Amino acid sequence: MSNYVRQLPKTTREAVRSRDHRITHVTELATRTAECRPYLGVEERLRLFIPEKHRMLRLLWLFAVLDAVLLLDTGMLFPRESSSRELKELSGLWVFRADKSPNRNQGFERAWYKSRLAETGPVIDMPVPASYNDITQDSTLRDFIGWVWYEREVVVPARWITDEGTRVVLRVGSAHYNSVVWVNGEKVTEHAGGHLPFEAEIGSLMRKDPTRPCRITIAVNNTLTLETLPPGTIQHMNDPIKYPDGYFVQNIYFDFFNYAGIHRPVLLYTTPKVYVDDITVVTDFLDNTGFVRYQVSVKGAATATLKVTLMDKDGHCVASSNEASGVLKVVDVKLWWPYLMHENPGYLYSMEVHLMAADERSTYEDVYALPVGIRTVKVTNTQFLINNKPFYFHGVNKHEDSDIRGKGLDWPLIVKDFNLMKWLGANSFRTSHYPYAEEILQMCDRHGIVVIDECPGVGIKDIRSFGNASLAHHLDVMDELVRRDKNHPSVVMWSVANEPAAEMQPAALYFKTLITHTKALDPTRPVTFITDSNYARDKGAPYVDVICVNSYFSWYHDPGHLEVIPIQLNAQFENWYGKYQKPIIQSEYGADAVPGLHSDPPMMFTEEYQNAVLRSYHDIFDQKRKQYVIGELIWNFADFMTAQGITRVVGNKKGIFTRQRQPKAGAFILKERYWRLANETGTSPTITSHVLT
Ligand code: GCB
Repeated sequence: MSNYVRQLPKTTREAVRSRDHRITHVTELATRTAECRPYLGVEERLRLFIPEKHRMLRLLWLFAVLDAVLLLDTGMLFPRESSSRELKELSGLWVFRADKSPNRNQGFERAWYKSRLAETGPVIDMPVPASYNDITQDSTLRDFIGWVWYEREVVVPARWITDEGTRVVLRVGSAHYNSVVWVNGEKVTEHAGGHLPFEAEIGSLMRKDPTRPCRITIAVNNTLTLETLPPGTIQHMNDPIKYPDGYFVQNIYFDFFNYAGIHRPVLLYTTPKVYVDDITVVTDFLDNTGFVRYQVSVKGAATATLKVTLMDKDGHCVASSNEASGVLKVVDVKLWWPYLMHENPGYLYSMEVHLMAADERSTYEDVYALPVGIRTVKVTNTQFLINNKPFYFHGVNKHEDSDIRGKGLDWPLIVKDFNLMKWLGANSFRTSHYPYAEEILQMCDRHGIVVIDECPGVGIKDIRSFGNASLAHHLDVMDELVRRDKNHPSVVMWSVANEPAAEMQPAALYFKTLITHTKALDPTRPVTFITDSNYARDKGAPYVDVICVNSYFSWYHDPGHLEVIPIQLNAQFENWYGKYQKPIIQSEYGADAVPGLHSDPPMMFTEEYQNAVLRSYHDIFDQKRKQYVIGELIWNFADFMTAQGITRVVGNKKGIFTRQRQPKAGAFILKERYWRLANETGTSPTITSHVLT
């Protein structure tokens, strides 16, 4: 691979990041990137695929793809225990203090990280992972904007400290939004953005004073600006007649509560000094032979010996290699299939990477096992193909959201939601409107639930959020997202945004650059963003592979007038397809229903009205899915919390389940439909079970 190709997206990003650059410069770079793109477009790829006998071309494509995927410098493998890696979860109670000083900056001014937090002022117990907002009875903490401080003292096994050949890594699964991390008063890392992990090697620091317990301090700030993702603004209210001194509010342009805190597990894990830093796999198959093209990246030594073994579910070795990169051939391959598309969905192999290295002092051995699903994804003008078979998305949009814990990772909730999705006959969901926990994607891999993986590009409404600084951050977030999720077979498409102001003039360049960059990072998956713009004026749509459109006919438009749905929905589909000849997903539709509220004839906010909206949309979906509509995702799986406002009755009530996961009438309509669709569009002859195994 030439250096030029390797550096292309970075060049784009660096240029964009420099605030001196004008948009025109970005245009130039976007065009250049597009011309020299190191990946193949969907059409080109399809052309390569059609003559099945061209095995050589297929392998060449696999190589080209992997080169492109390897643009990122460091890995972010999910922390797993193995014979060479230990793990210590720090979930549980942490010490917590919100910085309620007028400028929210006292913690930094007085260096709260230098001593125990309890010595700086009053502290409370705070569970991790969880949002802090709904944990107490204090509305000022629920609605708090600014820095909050978390602290935990940890004792680690002595060997972690004494063995200089061991790396100790501190990893935060996610914290919303900006984070700074100290260990024993020394800053070890910082990170911008919720929903994605970050980590730091802290072994050397701990070794400075081996007798001390390790004090971890994490400051987290939920303030959103025009350049964060999602964007927001802070508004200072200076009218002394109306507001108290120093009063300010956070404005947001998205429809979910801006929950904050440490949302996913914090943990310490070890690796040897020489270790497997990253693994990338790209899969394909021909007839009954599977191909797993892989690349292992090693850190800590110039040379290492590797053994890569692919094991099937029964623990049998099906292919192996001693190279850092190559193609593993799997005879009689068991493909990864979506739920309800095959009697054995979610088949995963395990790719075990065994590393050995030595220096003058010691030998090192590292073992990492990556689950691998072998499948392909392609898009035509009218279809979404998984393993060359048409796939119809009958699924949901979700939120990471529940009572008390807010956006905190919660296993009972995760398993309950998967049970409900399977009960419903849902085969897919979109991670509206931010990346979900890796633990959730692992469940999707295992159960065959197909995922549209969305970044937190929600609420890009202000023209200033199309500027270079915003775009640079958006590119970084896509880097981090693709790096984290690239190996999940369940992830079949990237969504770079939800409902941006795509009719604004700068949207064209913005989305061209962003989508080109994402395709360069991962040429194996289609890329989209979710639109609610007018089909004729949407400036980002030309760059997507699949049109994903949200509409709320008879709700936000023509409220109460159910009779407009057929005509307006039909026109929506015809217009979009007529202009772009790309397959379409109805990525949101629905209506609020307050559980237990009834009226016949239906009125808005009743369960009957929600039912009527669903049924009316379904009639048109049934006509169009025979042509080019490739999916329908209900808004929303469950009720969820939002900011307070005159259109929200303690949150958004468009769930077909309540926030406590009890079904409304609409859930039964959807269940009946999804199982029927599964039997019509799936390939499995008997689909009866919804038990989570
Ligand atoms: C939308 C948004 C989603 C909202 C939903 C609604 O278009 O994408 O975030 O929650 O509508 O209910 O208004």
